[in-house]
Amino acid sequence: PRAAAAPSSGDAIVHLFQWRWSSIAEECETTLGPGGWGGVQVSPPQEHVVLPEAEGAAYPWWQDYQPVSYRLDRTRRGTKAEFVDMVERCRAQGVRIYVDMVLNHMTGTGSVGSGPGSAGSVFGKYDYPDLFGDGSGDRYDRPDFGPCYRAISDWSSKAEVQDCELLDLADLNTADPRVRAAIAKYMNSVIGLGVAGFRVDAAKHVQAEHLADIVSRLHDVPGFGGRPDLFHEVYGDATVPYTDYTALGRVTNFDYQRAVSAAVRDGDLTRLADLPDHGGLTGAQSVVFIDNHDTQRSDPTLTYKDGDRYYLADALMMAHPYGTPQVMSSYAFGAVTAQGPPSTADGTTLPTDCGSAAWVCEHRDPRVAGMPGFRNATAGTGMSSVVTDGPGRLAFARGDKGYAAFNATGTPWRATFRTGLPDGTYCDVARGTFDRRTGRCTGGTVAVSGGSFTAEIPANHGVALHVAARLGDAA
Ligand code: LAG
Ligand code: CA
Repeated sequence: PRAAAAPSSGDAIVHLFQWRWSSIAEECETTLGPGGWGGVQVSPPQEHVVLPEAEGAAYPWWQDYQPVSYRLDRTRRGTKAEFVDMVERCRAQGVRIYVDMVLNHMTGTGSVGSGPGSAGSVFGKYDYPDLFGDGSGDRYDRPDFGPCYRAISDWSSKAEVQDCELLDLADLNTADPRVRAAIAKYMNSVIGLGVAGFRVDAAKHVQAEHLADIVSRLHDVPGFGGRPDLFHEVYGDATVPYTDYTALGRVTNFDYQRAVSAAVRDGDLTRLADLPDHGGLTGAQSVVFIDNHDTQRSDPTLTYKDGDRYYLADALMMAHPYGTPQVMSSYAFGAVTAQGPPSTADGTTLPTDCGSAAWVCEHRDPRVAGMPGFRNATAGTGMSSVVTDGPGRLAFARGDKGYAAFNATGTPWRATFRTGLPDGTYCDVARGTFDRRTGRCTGGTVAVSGGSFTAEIPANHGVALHVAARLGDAA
């Protein structure tokens, strides 16, 4: 029997976009487990198209969103054995793996004719002989497509958005129960390996009733136990509202993404001074994020390229009791947005090196890395004692468990803050991490006395204190 998972460390999810499986396994052990991260969204693990040149890039990152089969062996990120090893090692650290589940479609027109795909499968659009194999040579059922067979053109028609082809990608006919059963079989095969959750790609383009049937077929998760944790990629609008999917898991709250990213970018934190229902969704219904791999390329509001304000936004999102936060972790890219991750000449992804300029590793930034610990220590508390000083400065308590203050202005914020914290010396986790096992604090320290502390918060920075990062307390 597999070892049981370490107790779940929290809810914060990091998207290790395009990382190799072996690099993710290492990151779980060195950084994510000790840092209190709850999960990693990994790039799609199924076989994908291989495009030596497209849109000005060699092996564009988006190959992965064109499945060729459901074989796990192999993608540009490694073998099935490496995938399995990653799931196990992350689970041992209490970190859930969330698979990016591409279930709406297969490949597009013009994507290398007959292949082969990354694991060697020969295919054509609407023709995927190995579609529902799982890498064990198991072949069953041919996929069913349609009924539309052309690109979506009328985005105000729900039937068209869901039956026609997103970006010309062959649309799986999820009205057919055999297709749903086959998708669920693949999802159950990775659940069987210990995968604990899914980001459901393009969920909006799959009828909610079809998705509900797929979800109902999923097994419980070994190790962590319980139902798989799903969040659905829905860009909610009048045609297909978020609420169509909220019964099936959380949804990606793009309204939060747009509003909060713009607000922090513009130095206006007032929208975070209370807890509005962004996009009509409660926090419990939402996965929230400042950017994702699509918005950072096609509609950048705030990304790593913006520097301090971006990291402030990530930290504020994690300090704030609304939604399940997801942090984007990137490789550097320029004008060619199709650019893939650092790779060998044949398109195999290289191991991540956060010390090189090619990888950004936002989640390791000292302004972000300590915040999952804050989140975990303050879980279950609301926001209280809100203090503002103009639109760009916001501080709040999280009950008697934590206190955070953020300064989205160009000048230092010097103030005395009244907290609910017990007196003591705290590690400032908005500047670094605190390791409970060693007591090591990489950020500065802040003394709370008589419940208050005085600090000078630099321009575009924050301060965050919590009861699990008090110096001198036994672990
Ligand atoms: C998603 N969520 O719903 C992903 O987050 C997003 O990254 C995916 O698009 C999309 N849905 C489909 O899964 C990405 C790229 C597209 C790319 C697509 C398929 O953003 O640019 O399309 O993946 O690889 C590419 C070309 C298109 C072409 C299509 C089919 O850019 O022009 O029509 O391939 O050949
Ligand atoms: Ca569809």
